[in-house]
Amino acid sequence: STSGAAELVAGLPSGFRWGVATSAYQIEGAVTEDGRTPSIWDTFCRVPGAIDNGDIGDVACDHYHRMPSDVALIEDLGLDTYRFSVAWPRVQPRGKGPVNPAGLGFYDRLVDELLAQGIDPWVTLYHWDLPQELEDAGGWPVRDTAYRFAEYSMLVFDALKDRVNTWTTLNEPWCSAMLGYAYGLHAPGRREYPAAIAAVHHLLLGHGLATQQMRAASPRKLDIGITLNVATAYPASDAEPDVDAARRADGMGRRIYLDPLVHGHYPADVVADLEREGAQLPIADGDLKIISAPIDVLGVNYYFSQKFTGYAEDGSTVDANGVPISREVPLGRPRTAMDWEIVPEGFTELLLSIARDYPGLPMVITENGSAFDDVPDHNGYVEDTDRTAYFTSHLGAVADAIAKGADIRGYLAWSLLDNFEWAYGYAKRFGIVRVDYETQTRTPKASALHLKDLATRHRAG
Ligand code: PNW
Repeated sequence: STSGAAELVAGLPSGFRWGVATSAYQIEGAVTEDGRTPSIWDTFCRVPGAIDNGDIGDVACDHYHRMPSDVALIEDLGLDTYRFSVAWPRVQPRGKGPVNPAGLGFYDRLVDELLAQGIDPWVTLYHWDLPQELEDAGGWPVRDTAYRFAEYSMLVFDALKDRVNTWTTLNEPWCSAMLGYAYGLHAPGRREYPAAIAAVHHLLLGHGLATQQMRAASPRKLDIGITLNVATAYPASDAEPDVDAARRADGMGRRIYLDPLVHGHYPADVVADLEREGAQLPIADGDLKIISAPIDVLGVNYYFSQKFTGYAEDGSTVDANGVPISREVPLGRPRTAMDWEIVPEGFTELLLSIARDYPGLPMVITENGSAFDDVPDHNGYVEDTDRTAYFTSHLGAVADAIAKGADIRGYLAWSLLDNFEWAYGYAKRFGIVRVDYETQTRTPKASALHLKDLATRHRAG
């Protein structure tokens, strides 16, 4: 409602950013153009059964060829910030060695186009598309990959630092490490738990090395940070095994990243849990100093929260190996098309928990959004009241956290466009703009117009 919208924007600080996010592999297509080499996602998409419907990112939203009109779309929607990622295999095709000017040129033109439209470019250096050659050399479980990442980051940084003020090293290292190396659901599709834990550390090390080097080479005060996917982990009851299961979930999802980044050490309880599972963080002397290099902003990606129990179906509290049970149980909420439960107050609690545990660290919401089974009319327009309600309730949750003291500087919706939703392919649609994949026609959905209204009202004060 109009009064609801007025009340909502009144709860957000002046200068609050409104924007949208995307990532390279999910929208660009053009996978063999201008010297780009395969990433681990090009390879993984060709593994039979890895991706729903056998979908692949070869064309995606054809953004590589439609960039100027996609930027115009952001401007039309009245949004001031665009978060995109740079494809490492375009910029440095072998994962090491010299820059590929043709690949870098795309991002150079994108930044200029955004600035010409009055949109602030936010660069994410790594949104999961590792050059295949580096995976062949061992990937993120191998220490050298952290150094390769820092070297690649500086190629991008030196080219764009004159025009880009906001830099994110990694998007969601939990997904890279756990979905990629432990659960095999994302590229490179490995199921090796100790290797995944090594990947956690080397991702953080790569972040720290890149942060230090970018800081040292900054021409002026820039915002440098990292983006994490985080959630509130609720215990199923007050019983000790349930409380402990929630503690472990929070440890592996939130504190294992934020404690070393902010406090300079891994959480002792998580290290002990890992040891019991036969895994260990391969920490070398000096690593934690590098990982805790100061950051200016934390990117928060939020989609859902979860409830955990420490009891197996049969009532036992440990598995055959003596490892404590941790099992997700439903909160009993409505779900999105991803089957993710809709828990806006878990978002408020999460933001307040970060403000409490890591005081002084400003946050931006770098992703929040939802997939639903969109039904377009004959013009391709989607009246997505479900997605609009999701945005409204979650923006309300952000306003609640701000009212209770959290320092949150902006909100970026995931995503500008329907796109390649990783293991789910094109079937799951997160866009505020519909994409017809036959014609590549873009049609803003009702939720896009709603966000435009909120951003416009807020800016008008
Ligand atoms: C994020 N999980 O991925 C990514 O940053 C986006 O690229 C993606 O499209 C978006 O969220 C929607 O999925 C996630 O299993 C993937 O918890 C999986 C999870 C969380 C985030």
